[in-house]
Amino acid sequence: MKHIIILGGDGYLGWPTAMYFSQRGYAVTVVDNYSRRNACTAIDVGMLYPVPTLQERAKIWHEKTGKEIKVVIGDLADPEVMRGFFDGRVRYDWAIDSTFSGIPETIVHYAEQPSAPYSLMNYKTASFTLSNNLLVTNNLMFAVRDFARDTHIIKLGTMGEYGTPNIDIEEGWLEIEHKGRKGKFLFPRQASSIYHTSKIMDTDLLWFGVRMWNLRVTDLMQGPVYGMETEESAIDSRLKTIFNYDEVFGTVVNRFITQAVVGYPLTVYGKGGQTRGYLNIDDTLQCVHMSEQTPAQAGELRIFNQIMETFSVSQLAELTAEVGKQLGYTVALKCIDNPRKEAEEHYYNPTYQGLIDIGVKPHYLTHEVMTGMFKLVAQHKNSIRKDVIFRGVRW
Ligand code: USQ
Repeated sequence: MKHIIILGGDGYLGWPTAMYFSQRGYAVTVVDNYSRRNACTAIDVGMLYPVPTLQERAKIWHEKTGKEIKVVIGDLADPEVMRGFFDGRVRYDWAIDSTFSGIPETIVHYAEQPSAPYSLMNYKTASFTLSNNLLVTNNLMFAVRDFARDTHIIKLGTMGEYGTPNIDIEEGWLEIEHKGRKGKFLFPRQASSIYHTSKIMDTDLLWFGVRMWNLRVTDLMQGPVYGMETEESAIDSRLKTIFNYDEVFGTVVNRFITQAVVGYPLTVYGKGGQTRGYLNIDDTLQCVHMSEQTPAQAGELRIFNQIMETFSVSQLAELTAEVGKQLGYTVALKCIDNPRKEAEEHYYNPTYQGLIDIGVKPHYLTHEVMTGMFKLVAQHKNSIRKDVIFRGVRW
């Protein structure tokens, strides 16, 4: 049985990834310190529905499928917690068989503070974002260097690292000709939040590890993800992933659908021309799986742009309004003064072929997919809190 560890296994993507690999016969371990949940409580932004603890979810998963996902509650910013997964000191907080699972073939690294607005609430949240995201990555890099150089690291990066340059965005690398000589360099990066900047820095850390110690790293430059249900979470409603619709932790498509369901005018920031690449939560799982199946070589930092299609914010708002109206909702759009510093009219032409080349089959944001999301969100209509939808975290 191949062993895979999911760092950040309680998160929006971490838990669905854990079930996905478990269902496909892998030995899976998840680690998390609940920092996302705790941050939501601390800043009082509710989630759409309550989600059981990781231990409870692993228990439900076992009851329903007979499969085991081992759970560790711990802070990976502590190097000893990280190193325990490689030297056998790890203690499982939930497992059927608590003997050490051994060194993993693959590590999926989601254990980062993932929100741009959170990273810019104040100097403390900025500092937490930088220290957590960089320390966890550094601890992972050294643990792999010291114990398991063949372990493949799949790190979630973000398209926001590139910003919105006035040239086509390549997949991670750019050939440059300068004064008659040629070289290949990381594509220029210029993020527009502290969170996105921390992701540039962790790519640089791992690129250093690849050059120094021949580590194997895949960096998945992901766009904003939408969706709630995956094939595995459909097994039992208690297995659904966390779902934020608030300004700080919610991503735009999930937010717009929730706003439409509760009759809150869609919060289009600025002129709504901000164009990004988007993907369905099912495709995140496929992309991680295909990357795991075709690991990076020793000494390779392999970078994929993990998006399936691009939309401007206005296009997303119009699509949400169209589908909402078909379902009988009254949906209004409201352009509000953009709380973020970002270009609202810009060129955007990223390449995203690499993941398709290794076997990913894209899903698109069709009316049907959006209708499915509306129906799921509507089941929780009564618990949607309007006061968390827009508070105006500015930078
Ligand atoms: N936006 C609105 N109205 C809203 C919320 C967002 O117009 O109510 C706009 C934003 O201004 C932005 C775009 O929608 O231009 C996307 O915003 P988002 O909040 O969905 O996504 P973002 O802050 O960029 O971050 C999210 C995830 C992050 C991931 C990133 C991928 O939170 O973890 O890395 O998407 S990317 O954006 O490609 O960098």
